[in-house]
Amino acid sequence: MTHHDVIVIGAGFSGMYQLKRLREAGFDTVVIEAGDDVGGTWFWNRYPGARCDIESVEYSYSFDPQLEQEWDWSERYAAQPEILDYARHVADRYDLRRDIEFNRRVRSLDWDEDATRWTVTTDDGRSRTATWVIAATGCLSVPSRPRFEGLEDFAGEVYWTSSWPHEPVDLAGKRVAVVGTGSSGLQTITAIAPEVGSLVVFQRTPSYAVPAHNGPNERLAEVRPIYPEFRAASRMERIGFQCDAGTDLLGETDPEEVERRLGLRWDVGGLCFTSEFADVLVDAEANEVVAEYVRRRIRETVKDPDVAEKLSPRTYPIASKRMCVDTGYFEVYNRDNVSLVDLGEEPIRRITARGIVAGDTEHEVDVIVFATGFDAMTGALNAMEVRNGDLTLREKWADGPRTYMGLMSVGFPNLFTVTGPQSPSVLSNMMTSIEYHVDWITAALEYLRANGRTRMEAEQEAEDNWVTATNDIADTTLMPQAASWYMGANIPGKRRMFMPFLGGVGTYKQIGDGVAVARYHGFELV
Ligand code: FAD
Ligand code: N01
Repeated sequence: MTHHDVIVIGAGFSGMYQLKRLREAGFDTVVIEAGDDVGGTWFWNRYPGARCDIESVEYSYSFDPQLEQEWDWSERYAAQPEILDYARHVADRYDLRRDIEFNRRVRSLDWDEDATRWTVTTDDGRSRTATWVIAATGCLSVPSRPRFEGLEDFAGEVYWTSSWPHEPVDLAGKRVAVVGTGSSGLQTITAIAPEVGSLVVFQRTPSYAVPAHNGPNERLAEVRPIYPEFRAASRMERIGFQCDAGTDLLGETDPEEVERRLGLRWDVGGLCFTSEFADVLVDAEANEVVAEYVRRRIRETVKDPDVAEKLSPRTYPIASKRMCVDTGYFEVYNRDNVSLVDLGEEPIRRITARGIVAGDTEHEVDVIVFATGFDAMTGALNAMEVRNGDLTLREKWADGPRTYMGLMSVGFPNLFTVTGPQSPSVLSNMMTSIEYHVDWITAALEYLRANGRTRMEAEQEAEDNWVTATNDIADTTLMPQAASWYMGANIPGKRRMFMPFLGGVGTYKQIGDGVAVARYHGFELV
């Protein structure tokens, strides 16, 4: 059986950078990727309108100053084709593909304690071993495909935003339904509304959305000369990118001043909108003021007051679900060819050969687009059979994920997760969090090698404390109040638990650096 020092699973931004670092450090490394090219998220999610919601000067690698200088981002928020081009450019530039095996999905990982190695088996039946396995499998890489009765009877075309076809899809003039109004749904709806014949949107829960004010990337010229300092500052930010977060409390600020400052944030656009005041995520009344500001903006934009009300989120605090960054989403509902079905009033009963039955109405369509999200954070890890003797990761995590720092889980030695549950991951600029984890893991492996150690495992007490801390921090905020994918609430039967670490990227970095300096405190090195 072929043996490697390290097997990395996944060739998105995490796996690509991990390969580069390990190769440079002299580890014999192979990457296994289910898709047929690099890019991960940006390889799979090719739906119309897909783009990032963190500015491209932040949502890009920082590891190579030359790469930063040579790559041009055309827009403030780059679209999916450009981000995928970037991923491919990185693969070419560092000759990554020669160590990536595409079109292979890892099915199982089996730990052999005597040999101190993992056996990694792929869906083609091939097995190989590695001393270390790094799961760079993504937080949003396993689509959630809810069962809709009768879907198999539908005579038209069906698409899922999370696995959009690679060949062009022609929606021009067609009658299209979109199910789901999270970020993917909003972007798709906005992009296709002008070209389709008719569009009917099936909304279960409305989203808070702030304008992107997308356009040419004017900031790139400002940032390029100071990239090193700029990136260093981002690494210490709570969310891994710069928001100039306010320290004032909304609850203690004059209402006119609140209005003025929210207006300024709105005009700048983007996810920093909720960062103006420090109490928005912890004080329900402050949160409601910001939420109502967004609802008022919706009412100002959408001409039909009934539709505006249906589009206004009221059942969860703003920012307790991932906010959307939109480019003319609410304006779409002023078009004659667009209609909205509120599933709260008219639930989807079934799908027929002709379309979707919601309430008592059959909506006849040619195409159904599902934008129903992902089995987030634990989905890709639990999709594999990860086993150490009688213990499987899936069973261990049946009541929610348990990790130390989102990097390792007790009982599964020598297995690291990049942006795993209980790390800042999806609450941050993922590029910042990915690079931090990859650098941390690489440094750990170098340390172990230099000290003749071949086994590393999280300690029980460290893991227990970390899980408690992660939950305690979340409980001091309004975040657990939403039925969000952060909570696992979008997947039937999934245990509800706030999965990401909310303590902040900068704080997490300080803890992680301290753990490493203290010779990997909380980990047992053998
Ligand atoms: P992924 O990109 O998900 O890559 C994981 C790879 O692992 C995939 O290619 C998958 O095929 C492979 N894989 C998984 N399991 C297996 C297996 N068993 N065997 C073999 N291969 C496997 N984050 C931001 O910070 N800013 C944004 O603007 C932003 N926009 C997003 C837009 C969309 C549409 C989505 C879905 C997510 C977005 N994210 C964003 C989050 C995004 O997932 C991360 O930013 C980042 O791309 C994750 O990179 P990754 O390499 O960790 O994971
Ligand atoms: O998924 P979602 P997404 N019947 O889970 C609805 C990142 N991202 O792919 O809210 C009817 O947010 C569901 O309704 P409800 C970003 O981190 C970023 O849009 O569960 N409806 C919801 O409306 C994001 O948060 C960008 O009640 C059903 C929608 O489907 C994450 O990926 C772009 C249903 C799913 O929304 C996930 O976003 C895209 C059912 N059975 C993604 N099941 C950027 O802009 C689910 N829904 C960068």
